[in-house]
Amino acid sequence: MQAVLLAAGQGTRMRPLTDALPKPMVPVADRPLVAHAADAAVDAGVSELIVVVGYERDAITSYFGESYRGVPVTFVTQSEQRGTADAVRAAAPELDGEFVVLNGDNLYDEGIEGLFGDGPAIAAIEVEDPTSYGVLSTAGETVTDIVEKPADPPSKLANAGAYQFPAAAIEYLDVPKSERGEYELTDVLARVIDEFDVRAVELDRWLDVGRPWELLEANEWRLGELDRRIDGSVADSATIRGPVVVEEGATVEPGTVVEGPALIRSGATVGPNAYVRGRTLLAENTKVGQSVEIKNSVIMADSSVPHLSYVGDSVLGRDVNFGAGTNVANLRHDDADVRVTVKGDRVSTGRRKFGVVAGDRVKTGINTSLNPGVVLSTGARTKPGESVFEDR
Ligand code: TTP
Repeated sequence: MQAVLLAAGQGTRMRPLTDALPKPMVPVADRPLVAHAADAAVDAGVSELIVVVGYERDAITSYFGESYRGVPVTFVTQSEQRGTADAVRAAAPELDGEFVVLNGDNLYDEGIEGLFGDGPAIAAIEVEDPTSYGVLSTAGETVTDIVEKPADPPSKLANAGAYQFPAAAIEYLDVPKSERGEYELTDVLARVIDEFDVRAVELDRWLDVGRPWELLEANEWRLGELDRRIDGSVADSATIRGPVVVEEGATVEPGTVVEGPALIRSGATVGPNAYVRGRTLLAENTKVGQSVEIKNSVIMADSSVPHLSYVGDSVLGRDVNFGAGTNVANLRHDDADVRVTVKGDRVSTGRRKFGVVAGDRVKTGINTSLNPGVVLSTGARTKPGESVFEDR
């Protein structure tokens, strides 16, 4: 069976992190986000990966190359992001039978294997409030209907962005534009549900990674699955507790404490006397220096937090530098959930603790205070001693 990975999107809700990096390539533990979906397909034994690319396609094509874990990879380009059905339509010339479609920005648990079984299927997840999802109606394990974002949901089973289509569906991809002006796979699914027996494959855990704090959640999940492995250089006086991976070529200097789950990638340096608390990814060539505390954060490649800083519940892009004494506040004193501006709207992260998002090449002056939910755009600067309350 062939698998189509949808990876052409612009990732607008993830800006500024996606200003230059396509969302499928943001790091989730030891791989880019899209590799997690690709791995699910490869583990299930697919014969070919067809990756639909568009926005910043080269980063994705060079990551996969001609084959991925022994499975041939074909790239198709969707020149404009006109919707998920349009994306699969771009892949249609390559399809030659039943096929699976996976969102390149979703994480699935191992239950996804069931999707690759006999006959058409939709992955589903039970959610508390289904009103913002595609919602499935079922009779036993058979899907009988799907409705987008219903005010009065027929069930709590949401569409988890993974499908097995019959070969006939290749002919159904020419759907009309939806109300929001996109060509949507939901409309293709509706027809498949009408004409075929479609299985609901229920997952226990699933995550759609759209916004920066969902990138933190993705890392919390996948870092939590790592087994302890120390291949890098760790000073005798450093303490490594729990499931920590120190890759070959990474250095943990004297007096440092690292608590798992944490991943310290090749070329990273931590310490001396740093404190890395759980659920932290320090990507390639990052530097975390003297008396810096980092907790539950993603620090992307080539970034530095070199002296006397605290970074909690935050996402730092690539090549960021935090001046000495830069501190992130991650908790509001009124204890309300932290809010972040996404595409111009203030949105609750649903998290009591959330720090900041810093785009690539952000530089903060010494003693900068960053308040919860602040987003610093690509290349933004702060002055020494500034207290930053608003995005810039
Ligand atoms: P979305 O999450 O709807 O879009 P996006 O990833 O570009 O993010 P944003 O809304 O923040 O701009 O897309 C769901 C999946 O489908 C995702 O894996 C990207 C992919 N996709 C395409 O490949 N082509 C498209 O035209 C669209 C709309 C999405």
